[in-house]
Amino acid sequence: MDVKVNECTLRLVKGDITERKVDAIVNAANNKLLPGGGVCGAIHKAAGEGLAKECARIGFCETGDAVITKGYNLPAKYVIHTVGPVYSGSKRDAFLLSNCYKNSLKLAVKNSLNSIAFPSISTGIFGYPVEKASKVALSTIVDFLKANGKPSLVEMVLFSDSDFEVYRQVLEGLLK
Ligand code: AR6
Repeated sequence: MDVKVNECTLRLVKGDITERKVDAIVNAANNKLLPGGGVCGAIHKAAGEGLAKECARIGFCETGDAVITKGYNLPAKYVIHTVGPVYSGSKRDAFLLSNCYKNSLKLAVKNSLNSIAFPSISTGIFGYPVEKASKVALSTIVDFLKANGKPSLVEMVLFSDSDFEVYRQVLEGLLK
């Protein structure tokens, strides 16, 4: 599903983010930037050990912040690592999750990247309910594209049919 926001394309895709041929894919990382499970484990496995070595050199990323590395064996040229909040039920969750999307998009623009693909940050191991997280994710992306007019392609890559459906409904509601 594609929608246009300020000349940019926002695309919802059902699939595996490690296969996306974009300038950067985003990793739902941990503070120590260690190869973990979930999408992070899949990205490290597909990228090869060069990625873990570069992450170890960087060493740390604050929750809500983002850092960039090369993509190694991935089809994507770069990986932007961002650390989502562990869901707590407090107001700060949405603030931190929104910062993940905003700071990743800022880093993409700063590095002149035209296309970026996000997974559904924090909604796996970190326990953020997808119904709530999808609203934060999509409204942050739409606001960023309205304000900046780039990057020209932003993908949200959803791993399950049910997540795709939740994001699709939220996006339709946002654009009404
Ligand atoms: N492509 C796209 N999405 C995926 C893929 C994939 N290949 N694999 C899983 N997902 P999670 P978090 C979806 O748990 O909640 C790691 O150990 C998954 O279905 O990967 O932010 C890190 O190192 C879910 O919808 O990330 C951290 O310690 C979404 O990606 C911690 O887990 C996010 O699930 C981060 O937890």
